[in-house]
Amino acid sequence: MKISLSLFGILVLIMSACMPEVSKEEVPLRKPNILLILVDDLRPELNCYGAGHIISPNIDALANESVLFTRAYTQQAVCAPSRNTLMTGLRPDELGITDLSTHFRTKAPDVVTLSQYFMQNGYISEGMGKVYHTGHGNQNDVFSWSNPHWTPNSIIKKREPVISGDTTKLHTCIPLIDGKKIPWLKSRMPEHFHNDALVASHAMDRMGALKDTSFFLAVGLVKPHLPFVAPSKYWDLYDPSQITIPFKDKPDEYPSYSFSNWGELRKYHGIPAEGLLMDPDAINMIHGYYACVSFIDAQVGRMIGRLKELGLYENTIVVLWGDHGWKLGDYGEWCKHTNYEVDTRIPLIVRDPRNKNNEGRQSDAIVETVDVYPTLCELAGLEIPAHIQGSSFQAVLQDTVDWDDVAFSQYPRTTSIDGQSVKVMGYSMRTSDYRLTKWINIETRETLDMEFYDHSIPLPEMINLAAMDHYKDIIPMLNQRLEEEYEKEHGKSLTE
Ligand SMILES: [Ca+2]
Repeated sequence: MKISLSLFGILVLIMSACMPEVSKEEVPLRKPNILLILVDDLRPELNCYGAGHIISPNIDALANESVLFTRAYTQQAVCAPSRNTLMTGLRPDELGITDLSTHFRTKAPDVVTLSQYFMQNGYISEGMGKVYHTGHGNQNDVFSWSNPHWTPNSIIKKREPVISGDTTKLHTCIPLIDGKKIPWLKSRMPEHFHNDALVASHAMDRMGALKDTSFFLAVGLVKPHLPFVAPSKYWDLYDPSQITIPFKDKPDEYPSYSFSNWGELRKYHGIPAEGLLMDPDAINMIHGYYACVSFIDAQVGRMIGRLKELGLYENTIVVLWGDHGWKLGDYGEWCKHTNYEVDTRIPLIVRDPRNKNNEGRQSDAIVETVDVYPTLCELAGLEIPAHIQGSSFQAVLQDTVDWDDVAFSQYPRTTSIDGQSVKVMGYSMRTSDYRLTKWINIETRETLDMEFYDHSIPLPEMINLAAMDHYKDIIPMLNQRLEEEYEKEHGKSLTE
């Protein structure tokens, strides 16, 4: 027995001496996983964005290991068009959809979505929570996912209804008073009963189930979208006496239709049909929004924690993306739905674990939601599909590079001219120094109004400088660039 063991040992030694040595570098790495976290109505008001009053330790920790984009913009400051752009790589005018209810496949039946493209390239793609906009007659997209899209709705429906006085549906995140939604609530429902906690838990389960594959997980969190219902412990993080209400003034010389009437909020219980919010209500709104942000932050922390526990963090690209900004009392206004900086600017944080040079770097490169699709393709080593309108910002992630790009946003409105209802579209271009917004009659393509804001001065979007002599040279140049860029992207003239 002893002799045969030593003979076996010698044989093993000879065999291993004959085998080529495999260095660690030559072992093929599995394709990086993608964790795309979509946060609904999250404006870039986080500690890592310089908002020291916001408690966001988990997103801050992620940002410390990522590239944080200080000037990222949405294509249209509302849920469905913004998400359509992220997932299809097409701008709203190219898809021909600027509303909430039209499914993108009615306009682009065969478009290969971001998650679908990764699926075609060997990934398991799963979506959970709010990825596409559903509701208002819109549906999910079955072609985007390897397995059916998941929501916590069926779990919530099984709960016993909770009613207190005239308040109903207290077992959900959308409680009602007299049948109307409550705009904010310090919720006594356990944290793990809240939609986003359920979505994060599902994401964590799926990370474990998919850990031996390459996965693309799109996790959509619905807070801080209205109603601002968050567990009470997150409300307790903030002292309402320290909350200040922003200036209520509007820009000088703004077009009468450039703001919305924040109809989204006005449908809620206790909100006036016209006019400003009372200051105590404004404070509650801001307090509730902050509580929801900290609640979301905790869910992000749970998901990142699970990636680490599973040993997947160093092989997973994490993107945290907000669909658009939000007016939290800015200009005396609420909600999104405009072309202003406060609504078009989004949080965007990208962590590529292989890119150690840029940990904690902030980039002021101007990037857009439409750029995320091609960037993720490049990071995963996939060819960028031909239909994509955006540009990969992989170079910005790698290093500080010269980056001369602009961001486009748009928003439709209806106005009245000579008693006639007229549909207009505002096209807004953000350069590193300026914002130019051109309002066009959708039918005649005639320019009705221009807004011009200089971002090198304090409170830049408080004075429309379009008629100011000082800018008489720069504005026509920017207008020309706006029209040229539009034509290049869409293959048609903006004004004809
Ligand atoms: Ca949204």
